[in-house]
Amino acid sequence: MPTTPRTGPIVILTGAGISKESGLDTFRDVGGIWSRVNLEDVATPEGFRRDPALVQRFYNDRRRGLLTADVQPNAAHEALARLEAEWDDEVFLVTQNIDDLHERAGSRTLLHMHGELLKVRCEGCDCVVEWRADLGPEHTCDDCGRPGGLRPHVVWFGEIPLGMEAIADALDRCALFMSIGTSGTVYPAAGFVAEVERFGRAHTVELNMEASHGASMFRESVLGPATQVVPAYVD
Ligand code: BV8
Repeated sequence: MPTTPRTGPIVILTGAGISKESGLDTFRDVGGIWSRVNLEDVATPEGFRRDPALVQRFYNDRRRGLLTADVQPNAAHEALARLEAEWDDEVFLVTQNIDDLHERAGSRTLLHMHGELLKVRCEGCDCVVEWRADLGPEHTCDDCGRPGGLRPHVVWFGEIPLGMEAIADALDRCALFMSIGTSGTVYPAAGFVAEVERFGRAHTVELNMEASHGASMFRESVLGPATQVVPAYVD
């Protein structure tokens, strides 16, 4: 860890790369999710309106993948959970990921800005409930009774990410910004480093398999697999 003075929280942004070594696919690597399915069809509100069954199948497949026994948090998830435990409430973890591996590793101060794979949301009353295998698109909402209104609790392209105010506040106050396992393709997450650098007070570091699109904006870059570079950096 850099010896920068602790004048604010540590803000960590993670992307699909941190879960790759747990067996979950990334999006834009060779063979990634977007090489197998058209994101307009499954990760936009228009795609869901056009073919809800296709979208439900896409997310049900990913839930099955996440819930298989050999998909477990890895050393990178565990290192971030240790960091949070050691630095009290001074670590704010924002993930673009919709898996629950950070939670299962023990992270508590966690914000899923793109939603959560294991939750569904009613389009009628916006209530969010834990996903259950028997929940189909025709299911009636337990809260408002509307039939057929359940959708994945996931932020699609063109939709506003969750927690943006809390994220902006943390970015403005942070002493250290770490970006882990993200290609820096998707906004607004890809713009967080520029937001931090605009204030010029924090140290910024990218830990990734390869240089991301925003690599030049970071003061420090550590390349390698997350299970090696993240514990080495934070422990
Ligand atoms: C929004 C759904 C308005 C969930 C996803 C400028 C400003 C604002 C918006 C835009 C803008 N320009 C364009 C936009 C629109 C759009 C956008 O960014 N488009 C892109 C394609 C240009 N953004 C939006 O629509 C967002 N909404 O902007 O609303 C707004 C904004 C702010 C305030 C008010 C209003 C909504 C974006 C969310 C879309 N939903 N997915 C799901 O199905 O999962 S995006 C999708 O990409 C996933 O969520 C994913 O998390 C995210 C980012 O991908 P990464 O995590 O980075 O994964 P990727 O495969 O790309 O990269 C993996 C990296 O890991 C690689 O670098 C690789 O080298 C590395 N790696 C691999 N293995 C390892 C590793 N690293 C370490 N160790 C390893 N072992």
